[in-house]
Amino acid sequence: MVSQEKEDLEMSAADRIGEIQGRGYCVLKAHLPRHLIEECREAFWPVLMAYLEAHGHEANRGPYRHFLPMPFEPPCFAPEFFFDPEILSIVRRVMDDRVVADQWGCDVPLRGSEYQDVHVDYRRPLFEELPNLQLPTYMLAVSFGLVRIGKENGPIEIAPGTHRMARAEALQAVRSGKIGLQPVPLEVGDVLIRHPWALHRGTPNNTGTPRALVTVRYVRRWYMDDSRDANSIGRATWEALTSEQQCVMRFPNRDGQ
Ligand SMILES: O=C(O)CCC(=O)C(=O)O
Repeated sequence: MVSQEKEDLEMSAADRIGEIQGRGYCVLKAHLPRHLIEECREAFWPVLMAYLEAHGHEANRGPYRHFLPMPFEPPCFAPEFFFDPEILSIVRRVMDDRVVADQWGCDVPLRGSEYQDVHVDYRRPLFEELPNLQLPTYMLAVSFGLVRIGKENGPIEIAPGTHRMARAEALQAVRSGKIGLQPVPLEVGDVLIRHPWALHRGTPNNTGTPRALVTVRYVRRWYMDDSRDANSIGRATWEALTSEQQCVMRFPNRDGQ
């Protein structure tokens, strides 16, 4: 890479890190290859339809809103979704070089979904006795849409800066309108990196097409939390990864290899 290009990348990573630290999220525009996302969507759609057929009546994230684990079979899984150098560099610089990915899931509001209550994800504090202790970041969610996400199909809304505030104060600031919720529309290929403790909510999908937003969660290696379902990785997918990539993946291993 020529040094000007490297310098530009360095600048842009520094800006993105500043945004994550300051407002709790950043968006990398047109970042992931569209064809990989389109292939993922094509392969995932029958899986999603079968899931909705079986579980449509038991929405688990509010009315007409589902979370389900993503498959690890390509092309639903692509190494680029987990090991993109620029994303990993940002995630590692916000946390550390030993981060692992431990969740791979999809949030799907359908027609009929509503505004969620404003909330944070993974809200259990590290130290129960000090819930408002300000700590360095130990988890980040990296998300991208399998479809274009605009105001008609329910973009996530995030309240900037609230990951750094005491929870009650943050909720009060959002409820009073002192801090506004910002919708985050995403084109196919855009990537949202967010601190799960920035207050946010899902918004209604008013279209007939499921709004699929997939997420890889990265955590510091010592952090454990299995509050969301994850699928296991099959042998073929596992063996196609380099040993360096395997070190980043903390998921159940289907064949116990
Ligand atoms: O899917 C979304 O836009 C947000 C969903 C969410 O925050 C949740 O279900 O906890």
